[in-house]
Amino acid sequence: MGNRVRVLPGSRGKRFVTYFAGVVLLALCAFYVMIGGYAKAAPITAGPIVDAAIDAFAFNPQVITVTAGTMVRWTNNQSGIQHTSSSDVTDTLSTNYWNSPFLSTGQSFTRTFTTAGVYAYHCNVHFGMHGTVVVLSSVYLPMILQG
Ligand SMILES: [Cu+2]
Repeated sequence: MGNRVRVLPGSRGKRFVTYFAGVVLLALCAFYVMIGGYAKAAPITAGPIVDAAIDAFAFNPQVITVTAGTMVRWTNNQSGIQHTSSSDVTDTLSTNYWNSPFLSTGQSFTRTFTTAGVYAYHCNVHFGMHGTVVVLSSVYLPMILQG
């Protein structure tokens, strides 16, 4: 393109071409970010699964961040030791309450987090085991991606 359209430096023509190219580039970027943002956000509300491991008397990752609608699946990978995933909220009537059964080696427990918030939890067997699920509202994701 640069070889065919020869315009003197600083001429109105070149400035216009530069300006026009800039506008088109900006528009394309905005469009790409918009489409990309929504395309990435859409499947998250459809309920993906995010894995959290239990091993060596710890939740891994200890802080897991997901978007609303995500199902978190804890799997006990520790040989010969039972664990639970149990909310720090003890009120069984609370929507923030959960309590897995004792998970033997290889067993999993899943819970879907539909509401944004910070959910602390622990293992009912081992007092030192703590974890946190951070749930971000999926509504904000496209905004974050668009900057
Ligand atoms: Cu445990």
